[in-house]
Amino acid sequence: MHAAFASTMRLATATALLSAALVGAQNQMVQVQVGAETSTPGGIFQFMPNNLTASNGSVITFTFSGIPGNHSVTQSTFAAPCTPFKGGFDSGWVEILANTSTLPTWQLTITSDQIPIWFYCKQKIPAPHCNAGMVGGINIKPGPNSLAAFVAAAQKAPLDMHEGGLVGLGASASALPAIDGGATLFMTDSATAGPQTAAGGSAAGAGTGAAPSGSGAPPPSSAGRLGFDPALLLTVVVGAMAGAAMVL
Ligand SMILES: *[C@@H]1O[C@H](CO)[C@@H](O)[C@H](O)[C@H]1NC(C)=O
Ligand SMILES: *[C@@H]1O[C@H](CO)[C@@H](O)[C@H](O)[C@H]1NC(C)=O
Ligand SMILES: *[C@@H]1O[C@H](CO)[C@@H](O)[C@H](O)[C@H]1NC(C)=O
Ligand SMILES: *[C@@H]1O[C@H](CO)[C@@H](O)[C@H](O)[C@H]1NC(C)=O
Ligand SMILES: [Cu+2]
Repeated sequence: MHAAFASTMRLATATALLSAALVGAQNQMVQVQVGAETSTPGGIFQFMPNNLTASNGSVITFTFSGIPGNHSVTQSTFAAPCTPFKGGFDSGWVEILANTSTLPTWQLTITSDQIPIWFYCKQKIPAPHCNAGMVGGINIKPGPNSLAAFVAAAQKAPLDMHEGGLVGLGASASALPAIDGGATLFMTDSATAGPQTAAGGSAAGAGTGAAPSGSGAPPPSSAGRLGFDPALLLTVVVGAMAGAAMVL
């Protein structure tokens, strides 16, 4: 084989190996701010951004913001924007105190990117957050069930504060919010509405995975927070690059 040709082939092989590793490592790290300051454009009652796209295995990190604040990330349905359902995920209420040193975070891993996932904040104090537009969607499909239609429906939807679980439909958390640094977590009664399924998916879990407890629930250990491990991704990518280098 001609040397230049062989060299080109080796480069092509190495490139293919590296691309395969990168495609396999397509999981996104998505950041969403939950709540804001009164001075923030759009006000306190919002998720930023509120229109998300995330593939299977991607981790969405919600950061509870705006001090003081008291919000939740609760799964609902397009049909009932401000109502949790049994089988839906819920962070529980996360209260950010004025002296909170570390903003609380909660991680949600996408388990099915084929179904639209709708969520809201169930807080009613000082005004119903969901009705004020504190809602969002993940993997929304083109068509009538748009984010704008969801926001409009949420404005006049009854707001239900029951608790969902850690495991939701299309997305799941493996731990309660991390509330180190002065924030507190409130849990209440479980969602009572029957399990609902969305087109293309089935209820991933029934009942509540979240430990119901009063305020002062111990923060989960970070080791217990499963989902996506950045260290693993790094290992995979570095390993693939080492493999590519050997081929070259
Ligand atoms: C939300 O994102 C989807 C997918 O990227 C897009 O089609 C849609 O127009 C967006 N909607 C809004 C209200 O931003
Ligand atoms: C936070 O919200 C929950 C639910 O409304 C409520 O029980 C709790 O008292 C709130 N905390 C404060 C300080 O308002
Ligand atoms: C933070 O504020 C809360 C309520 O105002 C108080 O109970 C708590 O002791 C404070 N924590 C610190 C570390 O100052
Ligand atoms: C994501 O996972 C769901 C559930 O297993 C599956 O139905 C779907 O096809 C997956 N999406 C892709 C793009 O493979
Ligand atoms: Cu809120």
